[in-house]
Amino acid sequence: MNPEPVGRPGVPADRRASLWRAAVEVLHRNWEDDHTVPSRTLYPHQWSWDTGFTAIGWARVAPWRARLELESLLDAQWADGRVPQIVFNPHTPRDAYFPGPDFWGSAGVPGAPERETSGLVQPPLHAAAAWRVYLADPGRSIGFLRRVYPKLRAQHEYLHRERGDGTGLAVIVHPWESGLDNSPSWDAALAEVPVPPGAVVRRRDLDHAGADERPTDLDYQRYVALARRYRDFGYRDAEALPEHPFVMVDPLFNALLGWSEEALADIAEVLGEPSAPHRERSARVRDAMLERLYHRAGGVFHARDAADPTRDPFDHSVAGLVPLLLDLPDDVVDALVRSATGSRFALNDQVPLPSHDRTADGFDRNRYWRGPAWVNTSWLVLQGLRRHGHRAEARTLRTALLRSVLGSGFREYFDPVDGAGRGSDEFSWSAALTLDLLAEQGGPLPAPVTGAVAPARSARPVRAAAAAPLAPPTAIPAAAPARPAPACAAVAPVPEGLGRRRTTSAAV
Ligand code: 2M8
Repeated sequence: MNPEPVGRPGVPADRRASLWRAAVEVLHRNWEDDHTVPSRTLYPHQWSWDTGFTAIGWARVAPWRARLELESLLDAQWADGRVPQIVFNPHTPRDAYFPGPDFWGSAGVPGAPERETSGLVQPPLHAAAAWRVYLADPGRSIGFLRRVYPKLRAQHEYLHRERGDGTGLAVIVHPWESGLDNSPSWDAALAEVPVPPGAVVRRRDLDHAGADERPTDLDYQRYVALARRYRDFGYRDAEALPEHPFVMVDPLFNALLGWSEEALADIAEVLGEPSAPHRERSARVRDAMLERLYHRAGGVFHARDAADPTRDPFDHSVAGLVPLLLDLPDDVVDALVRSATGSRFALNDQVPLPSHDRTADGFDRNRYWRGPAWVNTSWLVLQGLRRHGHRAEARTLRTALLRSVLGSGFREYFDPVDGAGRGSDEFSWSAALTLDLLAEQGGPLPAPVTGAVAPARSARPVRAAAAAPLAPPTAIPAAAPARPAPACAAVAPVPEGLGRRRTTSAAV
């Protein structure tokens, strides 16, 4: 299927260089004053966990942008410590994204920041990202660490205090808080969210992506009803949560909470602050996850429905593999790796991991978070595989990630069967995490995926993967180039002719 031997000397270097350049160009085009928009079309504001991923990528190219990106998000932290899901750009038309600032109405909420934001949160990747940003440029990042540390601590305290489930884990109150918004894991709970008769949602996402790749109208009506209910309680968790129809304990969200808590310990050590409380808290999160969310027979972590335990989703979502990031017992690691390599996720070197069990009824290879492969979740699982010494599986996944962006561009997600691109193009975290993988110089660059790699249960017709032309070779930076601490605009050079808002695909 792939006639070109992966890693043949002389072949990969060219591709690595052009892929690097194309990824940097995407980040440049998506940069907006002090943050990176996930996509110029679908997501024209600042998103919370996207900021963590893009900062990890910027750290390899222009660490000052990585610092600024994280700090601009944390500037919009609420007084209670929550770091909002979306920070709205005041220069972007108010109706460019739905639900926009008028829906969330943060301006009228006590404790909300000056910048308008959503009132939800997203997976707490930020301390882990801040630690990587520091490591990329330690000499110039101490002041940054000092500024962000108390804010990151407050973020975690909010999650434990206001969102604690009583066992050491944090709950989410909306599928948008999971990051895996449309996952089949949420179907049972979402089905019971009442939708007012005649509810109409003015969706903007369908202006930019196919309806068969996005949530349904009914999903959207439920998302909006749920968000409206939380908003109408003034985002006060103590009042909103008791009768809230969607209260979930999610393995990905809590794995990132535990992982970030470890990063807080590392940050505290650099700053001369006590680190033991962070390590203890991280261990508590891990232990509670093992106790409450691990399904031994299934070899996977799964979500719990804290509003109604009869609806616990015992399924296999890629979210259930992300706890590999944590310090786990060997038998649990082995079981997770068996799940990743087994028929449900079919780890292979052609396409990254599907977002949902390929053998499940709810699997849909096209529709957002119901099957497609995403760069960010596979990147997280890859970090976990490495942590536990599963180097061969990690290499396989790295190859699949690079092969997908080589073949289809920096798409938002990919068909998990043939690697064809889906959703938005020029998607920031796909570019940013590619930079992270390339900068490690950890292995050769594979040839792009060329066809179907494995049978899928849902065999719908798919678009052909774009075979992208290769650009001429240039040198790839070995690591993040050192740059002067910015007053503002110093970044890695933008190739000539790049407009700030160009939207065509970069050749890789
Ligand atoms: C997607 O979610 C937003 C809502 O937050 C949307 O569909 O409009 C998800 O993929 C989420 O994980 C991501 O952070 C966001 C922006 O990339 O898009």
